Amino acid sequence: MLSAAFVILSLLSASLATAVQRRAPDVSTRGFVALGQASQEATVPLTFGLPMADRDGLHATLMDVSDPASPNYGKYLSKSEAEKFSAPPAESVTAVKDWLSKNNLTAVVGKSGNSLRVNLPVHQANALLNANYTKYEHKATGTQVLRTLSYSLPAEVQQHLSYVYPTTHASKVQERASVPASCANQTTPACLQALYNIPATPATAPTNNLYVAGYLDEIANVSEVQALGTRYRPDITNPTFKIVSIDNGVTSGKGTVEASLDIDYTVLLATDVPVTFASVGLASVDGFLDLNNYLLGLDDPPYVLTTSYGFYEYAFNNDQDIANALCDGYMQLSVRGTSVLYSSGDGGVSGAQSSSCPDNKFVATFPSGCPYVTSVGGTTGISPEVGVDFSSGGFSNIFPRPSYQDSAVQSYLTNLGSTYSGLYNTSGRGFPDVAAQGTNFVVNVAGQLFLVGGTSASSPTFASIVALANDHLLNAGKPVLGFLNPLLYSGDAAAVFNDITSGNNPGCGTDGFSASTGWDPITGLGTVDFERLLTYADSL
Ligand SMILES: *[C@@H]1O[C@H](CO)[C@@H](O)[C@H](O)[C@H]1NC(C)=O
Ligand SMILES: *[C@@H]1O[C@H](CO)[C@@H](O)[C@H](O)[C@H]1NC(C)=O
Ligand SMILES: *[C@@H]1O[C@H](CO)[C@@H](O)[C@H](O)[C@H]1NC(C)=O
Ligand SMILES: *[C@@H]1O[C@H](CO)[C@@H](O)[C@H](O)[C@H]1NC(C)=O
Ligand SMILES: CC(=O)N[C@H]1CO[C@H](CO)[C@@H](O)[C@@H]1O
Repeated sequence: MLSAAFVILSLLSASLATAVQRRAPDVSTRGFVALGQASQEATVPLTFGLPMADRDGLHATLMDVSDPASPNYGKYLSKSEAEKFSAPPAESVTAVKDWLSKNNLTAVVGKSGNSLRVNLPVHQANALLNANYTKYEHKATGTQVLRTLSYSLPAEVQQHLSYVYPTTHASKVQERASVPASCANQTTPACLQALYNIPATPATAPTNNLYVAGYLDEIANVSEVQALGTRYRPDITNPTFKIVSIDNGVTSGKGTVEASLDIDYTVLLATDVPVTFASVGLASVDGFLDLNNYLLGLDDPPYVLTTSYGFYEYAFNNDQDIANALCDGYMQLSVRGTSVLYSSGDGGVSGAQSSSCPDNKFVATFPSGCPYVTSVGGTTGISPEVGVDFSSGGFSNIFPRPSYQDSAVQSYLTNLGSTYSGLYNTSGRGFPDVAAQGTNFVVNVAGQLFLVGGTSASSPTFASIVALANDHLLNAGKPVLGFLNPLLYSGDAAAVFNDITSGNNPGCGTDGFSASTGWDPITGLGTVDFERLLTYADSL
């Protein structure tokens, strides 16, 4: 059933003779079943990713402006400055446009300039890409997608395209909030303020902002946030937020669990920081790419972006170009001054959710494994605060360990010795980077109060700390925190953390990793104290 299938059309066969072929033999292992041939007139919205003119230059610039020891620290790039590195080379644009126009197609340039878009009926997409678009259904959710098990690109455009989507990659976005649990203990905004020294004083910098990403038709509802605020943050005058809709994302309705959690613990924690809920209508990688394109197209992208959704990294094993494209988008945002935060996942060492592990090996999550995001793990308890068992952490199989975390991660691995040898990738990017509380958050969902847990709670909490620190920095005429990792891992920042040294994250039939002094793959460097972060940021 999963053998390669080709539709060779005479018109294109000459160039296909030299084409490299791509196959994805394992769509079914990710919970998708083939429903049969797609209707020939159904639309495939194709995105052609274009390479950056100078990716190495962009990376070097990002490391320079994010290194507290550099004279260029905080000198983030404007849109046009960043695009000098990230815009595609002219010859790539020309080659791809020529190829498309030879096929009577005109593509629209995406907002970030790094992609071309064209909507094609299935029969035409099949001809163009030597593909066989088939209808697949995600078993658990019933979501239907069009994918092909193989496709080809003619030689003349191969090196000019970084990815083509959707083709062989199919994966389901994993939501991080776990089901409401009945529990005597509750995490409220006041608990987090006390625990992390987060001020209740309203932020005042008019240009400050914090974006909360929403996928999977999750709804954030203003009046519900206000009702929770009346009870738990009566000192906030008019808690509110804006909604932007991308790809026809939902903008009204009763609140749902994940979005309510994410919006409650930004609006009611980052007091008076302007918050925007970005509701993205496409619930797969395409939605993530589109949000990046949207944000990169803004003259002033957000200072903080928090996302509590993600993927199992192995879903990208055969489609690393797609993972790289998303990760490079986060590099582009970072160089403009955005702190990109992701929850690490809720399955301990088994990945996004508690689940079985392919080959019994530990499972990394994505985008947490991308070196340009700050991944936030979870903790529980107050005294002591410990790593919570569901907090995902580990090592990427796609992204190598970035230099900023080399020494911190190497120390952990040295202490770990041969334990779990072969179950994780010793050279991969280690995650999470930091942690925050992740259990029993009081949330208003559709008018009712629930206790909700997950690293989904941790990322908005940490995002609020960063946004409030940015407020102080903006008012002092200083640069915002931007890409956090080089700063957080620099030895000088050690004082900002509460080092979490107990807890472990079981999965894959093991006890998982254990928290320990310094960095560990369950709580990262630890939880962040706002006052100490501010003292450190002020000293830069
Ligand atoms: C395309 O895939 C469908 C299954 O979706 C299969 O029935 C059909 O034979 C394939 N077409 C070709 C030309 O291989
Ligand atoms: C493009 O359009 C021309 C003129 O209508 C036609 O002759 C040619 O076959 C078309 N090519 C493709 C690839 O559709
Ligand atoms: C918000 O939710 C309430 C119920 O909790 C509902 O009555 C109201 O219409 C919702 N608001 C919007 C804008 O959908
Ligand atoms: C381990 O990670 C590196 C990237 O750091 C990657 O090249 C390699 O393929 C990974 N090994 C496995 C077994 O996945
Ligand atoms: C203050 C409070 O209610 N503490 C409770 C938190 O939950 C633990 C475990 O369920 C109880 O033992 C505490 O009494």
